[in-house]
Amino acid sequence: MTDLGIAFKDVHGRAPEGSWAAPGRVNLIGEHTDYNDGHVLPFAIPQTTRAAVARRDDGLLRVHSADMDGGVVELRIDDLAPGAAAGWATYPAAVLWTLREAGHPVGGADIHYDSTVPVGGGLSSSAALQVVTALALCDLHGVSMSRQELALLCQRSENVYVGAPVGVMDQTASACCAEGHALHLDVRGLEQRQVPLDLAGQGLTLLVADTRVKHAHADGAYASLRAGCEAAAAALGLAALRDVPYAGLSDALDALPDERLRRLTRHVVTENRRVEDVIALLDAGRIRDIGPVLTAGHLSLRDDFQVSCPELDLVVDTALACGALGARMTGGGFGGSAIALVATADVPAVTAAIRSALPAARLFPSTPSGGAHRLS
Ligand code: GAF
Repeated sequence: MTDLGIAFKDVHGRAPEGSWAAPGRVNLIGEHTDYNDGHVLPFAIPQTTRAAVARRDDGLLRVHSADMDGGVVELRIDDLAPGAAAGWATYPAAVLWTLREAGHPVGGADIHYDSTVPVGGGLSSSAALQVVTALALCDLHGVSMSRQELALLCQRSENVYVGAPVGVMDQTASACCAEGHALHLDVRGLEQRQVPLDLAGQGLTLLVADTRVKHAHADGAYASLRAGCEAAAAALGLAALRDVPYAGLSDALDALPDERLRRLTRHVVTENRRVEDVIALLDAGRIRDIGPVLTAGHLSLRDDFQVSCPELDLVVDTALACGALGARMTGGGFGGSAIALVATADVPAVTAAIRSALPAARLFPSTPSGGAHRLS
């Protein structure tokens, strides 16, 4: 039995039926575009959340995590309902409820999790938890669906049950990414393309700096930003800000009633364009040249979308001052992580400078890794 299986047995008193893993993600570019029907370009990181699972037939969901205090959380499936909070266990409960709501014949389970995805680091630890749970329950109960459907189901569990109006990027990245590639997802039609991203082959390193900061207003701010984007699209008579053509941006800005909606719109429209630019550069084998586009994305998130924070700006500015080719915050913002594209020879200098500027930061290089999978 694996170490995860042994831990499962210690907690649940029997052997698991199988084990699964789902990764966190870094978003290379395309921030706050997913809920505007736009483009995103995340890749899966090597850090994963693992789950060992065995089915139960008594209507109970019993979950335990090596990384959370509080022991086993036991929930009755019949009591699961949107809004019923159970701490971290709300996420697996939400996935189980959503699978059943969609008519899938999924019952109770004993689950033991562990995770190397930093919690609260803006690297989608909750999406990894959702996706590993959904994949395990589907596999064990013979439910078949595409990875994109699985990601949508996990998004729905977060929107409806947890109550967070997130887009579908994080769950799709965790479910669908492929090793050595970033994933271009066009959210409107849910078209996917795996875009080769061979950093090491070009002598490059993608450094992740988790600031270990999460500002308290992050969740409320996300909902308000999403509502602002929807209000801007409605004011323009469009289904989504995705429908503002880049060439028509200045007309669209003139037609908007206030400065906040103008800022939000400018970010979304230019960010969609940056995703296209980065993909074109990657397709042309010009990885180094994406650096300035990443940095432009950060400035747009800082000044127009206003979701950065002093710690993220400090990491970005420090990395750039030390020779990084580009740097930006990644994820929803208000804390979490920044990324820096660095010539591998410069990694020690950039790392030392960030450590000295922000000693609490956790720094690690990242490589595009595979999506969720069964381990045993
Ligand atoms: C968070 C959300 F979960 C994503 O859907 C996305 O909107 C992201 O913030 C910002 O790009 O990670």
